[in-house]
Amino acid sequence: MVAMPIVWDERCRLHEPGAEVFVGLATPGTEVPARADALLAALGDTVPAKPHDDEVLLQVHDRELVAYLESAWESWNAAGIPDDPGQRRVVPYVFAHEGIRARRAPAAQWARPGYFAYDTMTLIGPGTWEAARGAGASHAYALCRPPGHHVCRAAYGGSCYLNNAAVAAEALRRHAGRVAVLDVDAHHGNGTQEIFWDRDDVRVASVHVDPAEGWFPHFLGFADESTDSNLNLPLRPGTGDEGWLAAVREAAGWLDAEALVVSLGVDAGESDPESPLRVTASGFREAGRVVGALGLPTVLVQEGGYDLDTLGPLVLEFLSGVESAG
Ligand code: SP5
Ligand code: ZN
Repeated sequence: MVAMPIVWDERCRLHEPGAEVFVGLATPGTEVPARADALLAALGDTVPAKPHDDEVLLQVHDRELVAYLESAWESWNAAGIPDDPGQRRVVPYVFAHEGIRARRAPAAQWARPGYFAYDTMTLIGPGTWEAARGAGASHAYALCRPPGHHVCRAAYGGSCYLNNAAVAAEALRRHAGRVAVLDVDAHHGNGTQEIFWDRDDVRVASVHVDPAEGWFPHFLGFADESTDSNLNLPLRPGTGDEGWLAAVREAAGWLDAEALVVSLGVDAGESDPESPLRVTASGFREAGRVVGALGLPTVLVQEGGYDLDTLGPLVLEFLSGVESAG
């Protein structure tokens, strides 16, 4: 068990669209409510989340995206798409690709998701909005699902709906002049990068599997996207503790902030089915120590991690590492 508060909101269970569409097939979802149960079992007692104001949310997301997500299920369900209610979930079929220069959201329900979603994996069911909004908690460790770091200012995807880490960083900015986000999820935090791209008061560093090797988010996360306030450290598939920790140390040394948000995905773990990185339990503990040694006020926000047997224990290792350095 750890001493820091484990912040949790029951509504985070409600998001369960029941499938994701991958290469045209409806497949079982990977970002499932059982992930929350696995984390709760490993981490013990929780404290209730206090929702952030809409004002903070609207600093990081377009009003049009937030309004869409809030009513997407009700409108879709009322339109009866498809006829079979058992198969009903909000899924895009046509996308507002940059190349077609779309200028407005379409009115037709069946066309709307493709204006706001950038993939077919991130479906919306009856409880998605409540869960995504419930995940926007602050202080210490936030047991959030659905996760958030793939959500851009105006588009959702990557099993994520609202960018919880970006909301936390924006909220911390009210108390600290310079905030940093350290993203150790196995996938590049493309949403967080995009939201803070033009900001020098929020630095963003991401350690992740090289998108050039075929891994989500495919289009972003390359080393040459690095700027004075953005650092990408892509790693080769198969990278284990040594290479991963070297990157985490480099990122931690670069942050230069007064408060920190950690996008804590543990899908870099060696047994995770969604990434080829091979980080061990002791690697996660050591990374936690590196973060704790920074001595900054820190909010750790749950992102990915899909092996239900190791998800909870690996997060516990990381949080224990943070506290051991404190
Ligand atoms: C938060 C986070 O870790 N998002 C990662 C999303 C990447 N998912 C990529 C999924 C690729 C296909 N997986 C096949 C699963 C079939 N259901
Ligand atoms: Zn991930």
